Amino acid sequence: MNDKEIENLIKAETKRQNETINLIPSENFVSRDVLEALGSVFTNKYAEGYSKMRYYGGNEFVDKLEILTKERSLRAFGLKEEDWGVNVQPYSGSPANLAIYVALVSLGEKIMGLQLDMGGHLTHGHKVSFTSKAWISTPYTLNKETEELDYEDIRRLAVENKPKIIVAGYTAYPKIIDFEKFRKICDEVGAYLMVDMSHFAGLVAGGVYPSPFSAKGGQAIADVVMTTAHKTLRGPRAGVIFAKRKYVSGIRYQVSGGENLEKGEVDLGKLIDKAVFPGLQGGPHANQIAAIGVAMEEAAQPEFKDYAKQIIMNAKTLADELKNFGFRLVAGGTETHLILVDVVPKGISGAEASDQLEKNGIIVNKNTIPYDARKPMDPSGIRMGTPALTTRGMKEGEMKQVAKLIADVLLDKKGVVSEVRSLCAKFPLDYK
Ligand code: DSN
Repeated sequence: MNDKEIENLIKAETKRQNETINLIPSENFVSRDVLEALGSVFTNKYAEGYSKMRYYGGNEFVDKLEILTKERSLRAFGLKEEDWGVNVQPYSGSPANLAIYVALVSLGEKIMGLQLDMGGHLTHGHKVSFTSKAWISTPYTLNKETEELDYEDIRRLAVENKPKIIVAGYTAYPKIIDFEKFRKICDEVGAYLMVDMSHFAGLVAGGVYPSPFSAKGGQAIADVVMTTAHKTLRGPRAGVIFAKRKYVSGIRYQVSGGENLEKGEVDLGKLIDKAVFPGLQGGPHANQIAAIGVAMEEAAQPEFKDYAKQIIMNAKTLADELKNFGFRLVAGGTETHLILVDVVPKGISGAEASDQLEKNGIIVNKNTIPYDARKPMDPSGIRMGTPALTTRGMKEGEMKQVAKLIADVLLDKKGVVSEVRSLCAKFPLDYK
């Protein structure tokens, strides 16, 4: 690069990523192909609109690219074009979530998601998010004893509040979600079911997490499913929205989005497209779309299934080992890629734990735990996950080592920088 200042920062970041143990569950290491697509000349192009309906000339190849990426996105999740609309233009997860509400929920109507401090997301209606200013947020919580979803209580709240949309899918929930139970609740109250699968999309594509799209018997579940591409899916930072093409409005006689539709079939995909562009965004990032295309194709390969399976085996091993060291895991453990540890019983806070680990080259993030008595900037927990380490090729044996390193730092106050370096050196990243 000619710009040495930026080049040096890129080099330093590459080195940092290579030499640290990354346990942030929402991060991953993309392939060289994904990086190349992101850094391609598609970044130069304006392409407002959709394939064959652009406001700029010169979009012959962007059109082909967007069509291909949409096809690949559907294929990665075993979906058919006639059943699901797909939009690959959202800049990331938060704009994607906003677009879904804009498409389906009139301003001032109610939305219902899991409270942020229990594992939800800002855009699921948190009080500091615009989503709770434009819509009325009526959040649900986790069961205090089990620290898991309490479907009876969610049903009770849904019946009481009659939200227009219910969001399932979280950022710090280590258990599997029962989408069919959510479907029943939504049917009862006439709400859309939106699944935010950002955290576990790669697990769904890999067949190791239940599909939010349809049940084993083939019955459709969610009305709209969104994901970021950059977590377990191992793609670029970007958002993707899938929406039912044949939504039957059921007990609702009108669908928002400016259209006064009679009871019958509604193409939610079209409503989403309008909300993304021109509703909320301008020109799509064609380079991001190219990188999504690469990642979706990678996620459709048989090796990706092995990867997804290994993520969960690694998370379970790491969880068991941490428990053996006496750590309290929220909800008793994990069924996914993610672990939430309550570190307060060990006499430290989440922020202290995260800082001590970072000084030793182990990267986690501080996180609230359900019903946390502490504040978000210094909560009771740390959140960890295995997608990134699994990409590096680490398996159960290495997870045992990682648990020991964590225990050495947090329980025995030992320095482990050299052990971390040598473990990382055995699993180098494929970046220059
Ligand atoms: N910030 C993401 C996470 O870390 O889970 C969610 O958007």
